[in-house]
Amino acid sequence: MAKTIIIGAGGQIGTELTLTLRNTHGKEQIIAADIKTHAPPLIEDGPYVQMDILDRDSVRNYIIDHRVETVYLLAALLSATAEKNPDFAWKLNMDGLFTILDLAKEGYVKKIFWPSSIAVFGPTTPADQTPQHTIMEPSTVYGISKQAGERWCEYYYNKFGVDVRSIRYPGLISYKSPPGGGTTDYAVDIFYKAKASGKFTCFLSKDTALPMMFMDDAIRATIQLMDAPADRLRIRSAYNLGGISFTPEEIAASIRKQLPEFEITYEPDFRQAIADSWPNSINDSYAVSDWDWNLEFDLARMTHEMLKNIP
Ligand code: NAD
Ligand code: AKB
Repeated sequence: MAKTIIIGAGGQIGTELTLTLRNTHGKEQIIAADIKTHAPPLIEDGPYVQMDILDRDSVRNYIIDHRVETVYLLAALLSATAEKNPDFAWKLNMDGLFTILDLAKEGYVKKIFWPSSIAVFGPTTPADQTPQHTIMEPSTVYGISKQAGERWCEYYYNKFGVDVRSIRYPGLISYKSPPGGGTTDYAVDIFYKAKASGKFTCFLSKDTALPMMFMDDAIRATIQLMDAPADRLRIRSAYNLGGISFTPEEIAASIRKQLPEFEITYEPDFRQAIADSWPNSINDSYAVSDWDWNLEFDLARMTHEMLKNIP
């Protein structure tokens, strides 16, 4: 039976995606792969392979030998980490994508999921209810790599019929696996600090609105898009996905409804400029009409889930 591999399975999204796919398709069908030597505890009960996505030959041999037909390619450097190492970020975020797109062009891989981000937008993009098709002049190396990746995905679809699907994820909020170096990471850390000490210092200013989403919704969206009939999909670059838009001040107020003593202070750093270049909110009407997307977690429900599950 054809297999699925998740490359970058040890990260914030990969951990929960692996768990969910194994629950539906069976453990043996879903191979977790990451550059880490050992699988993280949550996913160590199924097949795991240490893999460097930059080792093109090994990745190709593994996928061909194991008859892997569906690839979720999640390995990347995120926005804040990428700014500290732009050359490597460009290499990691682009080279791995070409390895997988080429395997699909050659007919080995049948379906690809490769995530994009709200980082494809930039300071000249309309910031409120950002439409699917709009000005895109990203100012971070991460955003440039995601925008270029989107263009290549669409190109491989148009030229070679490669079935590649993508979402421009907003900032993702989860408690099962920590975030990996993004600008939106504050919105996860705030819950851990609220529970541990009742105090949090935010690296963004209090009125910085960003689109965010609870991980359960993001995983559901990913699987919904992957299961959608190909002839319904009008977008082969990446779909906008809206989520919940809030500022640090608003998420702090939401936490205070359950932890009234919670205090927040603000010390913006280099990530402020990145956040300022991204939209406040996103219009996801294409996802709604093409694959019936609907959001389940608003700010209150997400706050409740996070505080309930963080010790
Ligand atoms: P993460 O940093 O938590 O996880 C990335 C994983 O990739 C890590 O486990 C890391 O060990 C692995 N990895 C790094 N280099 C590798 C290599 N050379 N070979 C194999 N594995 C390697 O990231 P994430 O938050 O899970 O994001 C996954 C994808 O989703 C990325 O493409 C990211 O840009 C995108 N995305 C994430 C968010 C978010 O808020 N988490 C938002 C938008 C887009
Ligand atoms: C980041 O902040 O870099 C990510 C993203 C929105 O792509 N969370």
